[in-house]
Amino acid sequence: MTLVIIPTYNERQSLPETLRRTRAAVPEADVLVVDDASPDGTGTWAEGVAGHDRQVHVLHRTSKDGLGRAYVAGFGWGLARGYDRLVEMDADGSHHPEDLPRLLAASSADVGLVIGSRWVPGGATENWPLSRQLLSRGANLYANALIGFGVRDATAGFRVFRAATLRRIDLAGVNSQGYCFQVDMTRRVHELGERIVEVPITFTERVQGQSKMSRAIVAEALWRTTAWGAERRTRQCRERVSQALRRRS
Ligand SMILES: Nc1nc2c(ncn2[C@@H]2O[C@H](COP(=O)(O)OP(=O)(O)OP(=O)(O)O)[C@@H](O)[C@H]2O)c(=O)[nH]1
Ligand SMILES: [Mg+2]
Repeated sequence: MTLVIIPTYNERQSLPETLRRTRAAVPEADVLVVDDASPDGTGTWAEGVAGHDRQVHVLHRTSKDGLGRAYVAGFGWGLARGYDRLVEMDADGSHHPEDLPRLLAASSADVGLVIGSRWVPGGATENWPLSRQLLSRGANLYANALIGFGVRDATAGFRVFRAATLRRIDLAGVNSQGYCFQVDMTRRVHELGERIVEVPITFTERVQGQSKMSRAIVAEALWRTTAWGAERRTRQCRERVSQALRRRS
């Protein structure tokens, strides 16, 4: 059983088409919209759909509290109901629901995480400003240099998690709020020693609504990634020292 989780904040213009395409692309999957009390009525609209489509559900939160927390709430909802695959997908049309069957096919029993990747051969971006491409490339280079997980698109938000993998992660301890949440989850799956597979996708710039990207989100990603890198180095040093001590004794 698959659950497609779509976080929304003011996506009244984009969500209808995304939802329609998702239901058509993967009719067997359930959908959970996680809405943060969008002032534009996205949550109320989704509630109306849920009223006549039993495969669509809505999780309402009381205020805008960041992408990371919206997903953690969605994961909790899905895990409690026994879904075995949990999908992350944006509402704004940047991720094409038609790619879902390919992503789900790559999500075999030995794969903890499938990432729809812009930066592997065959992956691409469409109408995305150069500044955003550079930011994404730079963030990935930086994260790889510090964390060393060898993932080309660790900031991507189109992904499939195996429920068993999510259950091994301390979700309550995940407190990255913005887009570095994606890096955080990638790092946690990597630390578990589980396989991460990247599947090429084309990412299209949103055509409607407003981006929630902000300086604060970039700053959070920068300081958290630096801290994770430092933490990893410290752990590696400690391991080396204890190995050396063991060899001596
Ligand atoms: N529930 C919830 N959803 C959010 C929040 N912030 C962003 N989202 C949703 O997360 C998805 C990605 O956000 P976007 O604003 O498109 O951010 P992005 O795709 O990284 O940036 P752009 O490329 O500029 O669009 C969209 O579906 C948003 O509506 C939030 O605080 N709460
Ligand atoms: Mg977007």
